[in-house]
Amino acid sequence: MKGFIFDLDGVIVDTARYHYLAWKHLADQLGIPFTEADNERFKGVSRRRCLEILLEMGGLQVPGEQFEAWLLEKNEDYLSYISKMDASEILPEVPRVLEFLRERDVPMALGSASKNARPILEKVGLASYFRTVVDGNEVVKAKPDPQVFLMAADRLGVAPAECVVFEDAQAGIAAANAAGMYSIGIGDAAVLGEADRVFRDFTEIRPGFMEHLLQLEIK
Ligand code: G16
Ligand code: MG
Repeated sequence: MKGFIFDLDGVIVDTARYHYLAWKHLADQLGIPFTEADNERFKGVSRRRCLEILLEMGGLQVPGEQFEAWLLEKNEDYLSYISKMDASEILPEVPRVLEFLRERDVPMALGSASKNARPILEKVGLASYFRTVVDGNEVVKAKPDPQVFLMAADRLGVAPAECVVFEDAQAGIAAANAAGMYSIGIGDAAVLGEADRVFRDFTEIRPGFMEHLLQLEIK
């Protein structure tokens, strides 16, 4: 494996929690029941698509202007959470894995559905690790479409079959598999069963496994 691609929310930082709180806030206002289990469907999914799903859950149909206003409201709520972020919110042992790869000159990319990916990376001080960032401002086809990861591989100059993807979302694992990449699920194996390997978090990813990935010829 020659290129490593990381999702952002739920992999590098726990912003999945902030997305949940912001959607929950809106759902409460609209009288739509919304639980953390419902939020699984929102992970890795674009902001616009999340609101469509929420309104479908509540059986609501609204004019375009209202839809745009709620999108804005959710994002402002989310931005208020991320404005307070710092390096303490990097998930455990992520820096160790990034450092392991940097020491070996392995190119890394960020592949996120979020339009807020760059400011979050800057805030937590990890931007310099990534040769390229592909985010929700550029991607037209959302995960589970492989576009985000194929763009990242292309910019790294690495063939898709020689790329590893770290993902916390079902849609993201599906996207990585559709791209022909080696998929590593971070989270619950019951949710991420389609991944090539699943780890609860980066503390379970030992240097021996990282060495193994680097030696793996092709998925
Ligand atoms: C993330 C989250 C999704 C979120 C999406 C868009 O994707 O997992 O829940 O809806 O970004 O975020 P924003 O509203 O900031 O543009 P990823 O791919 O980083 O996990
Ligand atoms: Mg994610």
